[in-house]
Amino acid sequence: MRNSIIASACLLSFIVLFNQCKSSLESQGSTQTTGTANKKGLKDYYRNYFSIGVAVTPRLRGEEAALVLQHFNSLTAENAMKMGPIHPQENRYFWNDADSIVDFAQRHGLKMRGHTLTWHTQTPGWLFKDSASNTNVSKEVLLKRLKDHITTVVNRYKGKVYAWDVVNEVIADDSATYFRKSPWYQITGEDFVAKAFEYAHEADPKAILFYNDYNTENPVKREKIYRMLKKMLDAKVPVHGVGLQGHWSVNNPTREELENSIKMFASLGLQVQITELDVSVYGGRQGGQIIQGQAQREAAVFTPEMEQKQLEKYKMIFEVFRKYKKEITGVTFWNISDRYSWLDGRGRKNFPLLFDQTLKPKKAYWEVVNF
Ligand code: 9MR
Repeated sequence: MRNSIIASACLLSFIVLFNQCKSSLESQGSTQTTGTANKKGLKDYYRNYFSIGVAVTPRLRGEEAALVLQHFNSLTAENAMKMGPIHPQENRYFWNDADSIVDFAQRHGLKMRGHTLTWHTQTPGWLFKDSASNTNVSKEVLLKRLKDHITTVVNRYKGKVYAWDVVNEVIADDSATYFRKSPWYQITGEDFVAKAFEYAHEADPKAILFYNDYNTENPVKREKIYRMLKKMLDAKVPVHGVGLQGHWSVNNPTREELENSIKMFASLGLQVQITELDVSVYGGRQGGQIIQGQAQREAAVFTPEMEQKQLEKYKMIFEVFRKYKKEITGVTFWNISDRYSWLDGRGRKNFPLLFDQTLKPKKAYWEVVNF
């Protein structure tokens, strides 16, 4: 009897000790992510509206990981899933970076957007060329390569990536041209676009498939995008959503331009997501190619004037997003904080996000969450 009491007491102490050890190890493993994840963040303010995402680089850790978990419930890989990085050679895929982001999303219960399956930028060298002759491949070969790529990538993340930017930026910026004259277009004409959606749908019938582009508030460009999407929908191509990238600035878009774009695309029966949001503190349109060549060297200071204009723009755009909450299913920021933005690489430091370089919420943040 005495022995069994001692044995039970030993067992009990062992269980208590084991659990203490386990939870202490878990909290170390999560690298400061507990605690802040319970504080109210963007995603909580917008719980009844849409998911709030962020574009990230692989192997998130430390205070940035903590910030992501406090504020966001969806991730996009900033570069890791693009064709060049993930499929550098015809018979070789590089999964490590994308896997690390998808694992993080899985571990913490975040949604994952896939970006992007078909684009003219960051394409691998082998894609358009016949290796023997070094001339362009035929349309059949290119479509077969596209199909292999999409099938392999979508299959790997099936059930983990809920939405894909299947095709990115195929419409030209200049008003006289319809499609961008990329190698995709030169080799296959318009066909690669519909084919990409078909391949993606075949690989994962449950994934929500998006066409994604920038300068979608420009009336001429938006009309062309609308025309392309309408044609595909009429032909029963599986397109489910349109991504408005949202590389905006303190000067654009206007409330009216933004509302008109959302209404116009939603009228096609498509869901709308803002997929790459940032508000540059410099004037002009920030999307894609437009700003290249005009990068004057402004001082790298976030002035009170920039701060004021930016918070007004953020306030306005989130007012519009909330107004169209039925049409909008997700809003994703492009990068985490002003510590690093893709816009920094354009000849001057930018400050386009809601968190400053020390990861503190900026005034614009409070305009976005106080409603
Ligand atoms: O943020 C991305 C940057 O790190 C890359 O160098 C760049 C390559 O063109 O792509 C950036 O992301 C782009 C996105 O994939 C598509 N829309 C425009 C984004 C900004 O250029």
